[in-house]
Amino acid sequence: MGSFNVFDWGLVALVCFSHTLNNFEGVMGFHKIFKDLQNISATEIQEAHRTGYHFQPKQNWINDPNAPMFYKGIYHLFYQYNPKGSIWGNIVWAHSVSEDLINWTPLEPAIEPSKPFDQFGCWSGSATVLPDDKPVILYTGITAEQPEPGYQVQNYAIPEDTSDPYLTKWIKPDDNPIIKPTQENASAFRDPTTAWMLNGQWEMTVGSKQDMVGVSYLYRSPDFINWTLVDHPLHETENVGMFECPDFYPVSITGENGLDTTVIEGEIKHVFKVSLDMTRYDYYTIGKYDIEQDIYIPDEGMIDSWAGLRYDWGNFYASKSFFDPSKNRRVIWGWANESSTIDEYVKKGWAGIQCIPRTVWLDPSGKQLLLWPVAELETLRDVNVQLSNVELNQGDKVEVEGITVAQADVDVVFTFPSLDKAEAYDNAWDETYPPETLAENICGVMGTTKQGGLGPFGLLTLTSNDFEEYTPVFFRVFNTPNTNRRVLMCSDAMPSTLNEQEYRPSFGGFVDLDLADNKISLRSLIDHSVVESFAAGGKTVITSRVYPTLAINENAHLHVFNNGTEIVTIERLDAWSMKNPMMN
Ligand code: DQQ
Repeated sequence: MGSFNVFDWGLVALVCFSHTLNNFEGVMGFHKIFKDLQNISATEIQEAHRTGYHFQPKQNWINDPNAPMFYKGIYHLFYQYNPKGSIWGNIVWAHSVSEDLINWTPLEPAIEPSKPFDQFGCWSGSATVLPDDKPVILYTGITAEQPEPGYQVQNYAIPEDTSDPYLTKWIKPDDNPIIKPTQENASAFRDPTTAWMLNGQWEMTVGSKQDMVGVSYLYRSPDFINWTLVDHPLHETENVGMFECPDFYPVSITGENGLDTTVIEGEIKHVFKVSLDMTRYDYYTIGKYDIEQDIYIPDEGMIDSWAGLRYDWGNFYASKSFFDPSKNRRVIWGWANESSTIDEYVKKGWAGIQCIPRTVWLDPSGKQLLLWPVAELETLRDVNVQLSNVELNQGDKVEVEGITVAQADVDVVFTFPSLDKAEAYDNAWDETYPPETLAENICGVMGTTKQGGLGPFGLLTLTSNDFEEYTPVFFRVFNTPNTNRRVLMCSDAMPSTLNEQEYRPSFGGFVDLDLADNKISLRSLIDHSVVESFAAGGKTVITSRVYPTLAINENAHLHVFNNGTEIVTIERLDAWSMKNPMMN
């Protein structure tokens, strides 16, 4: 066991951090077209930061997951893909299939620009499996480059052969487009959802905006081809801007099982998720689908704004869920963009991964969702090391050795004697920072190096030999009972690399826990350039993309640390090397 002080941890504390997402090209809205760069195909793919078990194609740019579904024993994942280069552009629907959501085989792209109704791009959409096992995809076609970012219509595509479980070939019928925008929203009208049934008609919703009001237009159809605009939206939210990739689905209030979108009544609530273009996070509320009025109403107390609940408080966007009837669960896919520069993407020949698919269900409180990596991920677990009952005093760090720590799954439970030493929450933070960036700002200001009372404690992932680089995932507990700002979780990319050109946000989120049992759990999926972390069984999730220059492969280390005055005990820790699945 080693001891450290702030200076052992390198120069990182001196580096200023930025929490403004939109000022960085790695995460800003990317519908901007770089005509020359989008067609540059790298001759050599840089492997250093490629992931081992996260979904990615062999090369080039990827973004949103599209139309995930389970069909005749096969999982399908389509995704936004540039076949010609490693920045956004030339967008087609790439297609991969799997029997377990972990091992993937690539097929030919399913939908490519070819007709007047999609000649400038095939953008995001969803699948609905109609009665008699007939899948239909709804997607956004770009029919003209103006008005920017393109004139947007909704199209449908159907499999050529429904007896083929791989759904290899897709047809885009000539009666497309099936929905055209109105004059006002032609360039902000996209990403149709999976449909549901109400009063014998199909319904689905399309993301849009009117000035700064996010709008989810509602459409109705008797036959899935002729759609009419309903006279009111399913939902709208003031002051948030464009709704991208809406998702609308039921969750059970009695169990962890998932439900098909056609379930609209009973012991259920509904979730409405949007990806907000202006902040690049996925937000959700839990509420009621009022089938009399045909609108969605968030439950009382839900925050329907940038300060609302997020699936993930880090790099996770444009997510899409699907109901998996084979395991009776709902699964969410989400895209984690690179946090780098466009020049860097072009140089390395690839950009973007999909996060590990997550099972989602309603927390027993009814006030939030829980997200957890699908159980199949555990089939990749290989060599295992364990720790139990290890006490960590202030300044201690324990190295976890014997596994491939740059490609690992780590699951740990921390306990502590009491909350008495928790540091005071500084109320000035509430005055200084807007609610939507409060957690990440506190993470950035306090970091791991500022000693606390109860915490900071947690993991130092992707650490270099002398701590010049490390990506800490940790908790700080504050003495502020009766608020939801007691337990702060951080995933801090600021010290993750010596390359100061990279975007290194100090992501943070609060964990809604009263800590009555003096215990908190953390699971981190570490995979070379991504660290996906799940606190308290999936109450708060944070994904960071990081680009170490030293802590690469066998030169990376993993530690458990405590930098608070209260003793923290590793009740148990399991860490596994993770095998490489078949990945496209
Ligand atoms: N990406 C797609 C759009 C969607 C956006 C284009 C979200 O359909 O709104 O690649 O990342």
